[in-house]
Amino acid sequence: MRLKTYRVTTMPEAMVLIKRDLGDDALILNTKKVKTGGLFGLFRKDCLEVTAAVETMEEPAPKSISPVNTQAMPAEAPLKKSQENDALMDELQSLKRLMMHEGPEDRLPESLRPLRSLLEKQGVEKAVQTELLSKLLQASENEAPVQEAFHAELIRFIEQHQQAVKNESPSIACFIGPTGVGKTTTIAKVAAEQLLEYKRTVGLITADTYRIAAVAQLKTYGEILDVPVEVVESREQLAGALDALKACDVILIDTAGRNYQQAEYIEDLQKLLPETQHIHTTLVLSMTAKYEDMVQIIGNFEALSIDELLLTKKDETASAGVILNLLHRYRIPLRRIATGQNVPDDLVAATPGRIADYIAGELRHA
Ligand SMILES: Nc1nc2c(ncn2[C@@H]2O[C@H](COP(=O)(O)OP(=O)(O)OP(=O)(O)O)[C@@H](O)[C@H]2O)c(=O)[nH]1
Ligand SMILES: [Mg+2]
Repeated sequence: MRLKTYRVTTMPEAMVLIKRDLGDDALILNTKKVKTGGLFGLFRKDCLEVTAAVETMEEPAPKSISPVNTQAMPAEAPLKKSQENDALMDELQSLKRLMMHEGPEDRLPESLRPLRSLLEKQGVEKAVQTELLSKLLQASENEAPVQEAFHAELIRFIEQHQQAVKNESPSIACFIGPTGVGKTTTIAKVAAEQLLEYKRTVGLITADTYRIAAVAQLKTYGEILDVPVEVVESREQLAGALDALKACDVILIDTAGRNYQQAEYIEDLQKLLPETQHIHTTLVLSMTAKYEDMVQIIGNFEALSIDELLLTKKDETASAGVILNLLHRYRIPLRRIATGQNVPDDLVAATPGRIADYIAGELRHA
């Protein structure tokens, strides 16, 4: 038997390598989640460690050329497969089929097929689909209606993958992200929430001097909320502004939207943020963006510590699968989701129940 172990991000990725190295008859013996170290800040990446094996023909025992050797090395008895071994092989074969998504429609019970279609429609990755559906398969004895069991499984999955934000009320927080995702609007929402709900004093800083209207935009929110706004262009000026606002309970820093698919913009951010003081950093991404592009952006942030992800524009897309994909891939600390343009109302907590409803609400309430 030849054994090989792979570290991959998704199961399909492993299947390609296993097929290439061990051929079509390979069996998956073990799959476990492991964390890779060294990824930026709290965003530690989950990897899959997959061990696969393929049976090889036993080499015939070499013919002895000397009678002495024959006596010293008695011929090995042929390997006998016990019934136990056969049962184990059958089990491994079915596990392999499940993992490889071979003919899913044939094997998936009728009751689970609409769930697979729903997950597909929501843009949920294959590996996540398999994880969710295989749990439901195992629980097929369960009496609960399949929609309820699915909803419960979604909640369990989200709870398992959603990392808590380390500091829920940072005194200084910076918002970064691609162009037009809603950073400034979200800052206004958070500022209003801090002022009205938590009765904290708030100061705003904008480092977005890139767009002419950007300063005016934050200043307008500052006037409406009656909070001070500082404008900065450099790390030194930022230090000065933080000092000027030090009496505020909460300071929120806005930054210019940049194409963070290009790593050079991340260097600009590094040059702006203080070297010695950690500032709670929230990466803002729009749910209308492509998942692959989000992955590319998050990957580029390895060099900068990100404490939290905030997703916006939930109201502009019917598919929320990207949330499951991101949680599964990065165990990301996701605390809030923006659901519209209204300041301050359209900002909600990213609770497991709510996310599960985004994915499967239509099934339950049908
Ligand atoms: N539908 C919807 N629109 C939003 C949401 N959040 C922000 N917007 C809108 O998106 C547009 C851009 O918002 P901004 O807050 O200026 O975005 P930004 O990330 O600061 O943009 P730049 O600073 O230019 O990078 C505005 O029209 C907002 O009203 C949301 O959750 N849903
Ligand atoms: Mg802005």
